[in-house]
Amino acid sequence: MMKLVMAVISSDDSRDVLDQLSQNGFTATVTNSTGGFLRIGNTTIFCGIDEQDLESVLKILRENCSNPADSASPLPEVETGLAKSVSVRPQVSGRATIFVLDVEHFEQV
Ligand code: 2BA
Repeated sequence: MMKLVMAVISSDDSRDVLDQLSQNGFTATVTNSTGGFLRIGNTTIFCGIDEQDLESVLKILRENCSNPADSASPLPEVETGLAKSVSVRPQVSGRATIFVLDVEHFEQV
């Protein structure tokens, strides 16, 4: 059975993920996307694969998607009229949000 892996990842990680997918012989489609909650840009990758390759693709995603909190530089403090407020970076729970779907039909004409 063919699978479609759809992964919403940080745009910062997309180059590494795509490099690794390509080097391992996987074809992928990438689109710019925007999270519906934070309205911040992210990247969505679509990758159609044989079921037997699923673990390999998941491994690439797990190993190449860094936690945004690890690499984020601190946001600048903002001076307001009353006090100095420290911006709080939103907590992002995951490094990649991955959906795996069964593909009923695949055809290239
Ligand atoms: P966003 O929708 O912008 O969500 C960014 C982060 O905000 C989420 O991180 C989560 O920590 C938080 N968040 C999202 N919705 C929330 C809510 N209703 N209340 C409180 N906090 C909320 P992640 O869960 O790691 O998701 C990262 C991105 O992955 C999301 O960006 C969205 O683009 C995508 N995503 C996550 N779950 C999804 C799903 N079930 N369906 C489609 N896309 C999903």
